[in-house]
Amino acid sequence: MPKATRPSVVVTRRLPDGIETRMRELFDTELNTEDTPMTQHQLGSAVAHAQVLVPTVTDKIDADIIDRAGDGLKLIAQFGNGVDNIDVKAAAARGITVTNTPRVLTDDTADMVMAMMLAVPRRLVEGAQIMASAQGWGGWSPTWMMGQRVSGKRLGIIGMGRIGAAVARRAKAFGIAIHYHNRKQAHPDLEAELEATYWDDLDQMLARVDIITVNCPSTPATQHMLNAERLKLMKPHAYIVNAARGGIIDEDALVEALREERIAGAALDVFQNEPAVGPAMRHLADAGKLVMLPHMSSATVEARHEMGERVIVNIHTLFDGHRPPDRVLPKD
Ligand code: 8YV
Repeated sequence: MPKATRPSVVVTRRLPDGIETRMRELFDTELNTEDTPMTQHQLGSAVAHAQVLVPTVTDKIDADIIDRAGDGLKLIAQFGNGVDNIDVKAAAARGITVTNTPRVLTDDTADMVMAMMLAVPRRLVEGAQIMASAQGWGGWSPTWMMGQRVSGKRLGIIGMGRIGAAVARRAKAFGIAIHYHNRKQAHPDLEAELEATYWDDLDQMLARVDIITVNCPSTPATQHMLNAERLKLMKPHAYIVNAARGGIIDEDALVEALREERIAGAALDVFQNEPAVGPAMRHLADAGKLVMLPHMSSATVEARHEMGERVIVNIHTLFDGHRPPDRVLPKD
């Protein structure tokens, strides 16, 4: 872009070097070289002077921040798929476009969901911890470290979007039967490919499957969707995997269900109050009932680069006078 028309861009966190360099070449870009999340005050000053803000999941772009936006702010180009950290409605009301980075992290996220799905019943983390401990491995025994077989089990996918379908394809290859709950029934072709069973009633599905994976977006409607009552419906040998957003599961209710052995285990990559994790959760992790990961399901070099490329394309397209390909519209 010619210098005079280069949009001013503020990036809130460190992005891969190649992406940051390209953004400096193309736009009038301010980088965050510290990689510490910006304060609300800093975000407020950024939106007051920039034309584009590039936030991530760790930035709360609420109505207050949108209120502080200058007339120049045209685009909030999220580096990420989920936009639950952004008040999209407030942005739309101010004529500010919001975009995200879909598709490029689908496979990496689904791979990690599979890893988490195997880690709990096959006691992967427990085994690795024993090998790394000072005490070490005492030797093989026929009845030691027995877990549960995953093939032949029923998987209940909450949210059959791109990531849900990618998880289903992988799970099917592991000999797992696919069940799903979604606001809308999937296309018949996808259902046929996955040999999937649709449940319009989440409660009914919860009571019948062996593994639950949460793959829906975080919205007011999905907040604490898996609450105490719903967790009580699950089978005692069942377990939960969540790589979507922490708030979709009531964490206190999950801790209770795990403690009381009303469900067998859980694997979480996301948490209600990230990065904070309470002592009860750490205790359950110590006891081998919970596998916790630090929101890393899409963290591959390839995904982070491709996410950055999506951000660049979205900025470019908007400032070329077109509709950006990854525009996110407010939901009512
Ligand atoms: C990202 C995610 O790493 O894209 C998402 O919605 O949850 C993560 O996998 C993160 O959000 C980047 O902003």
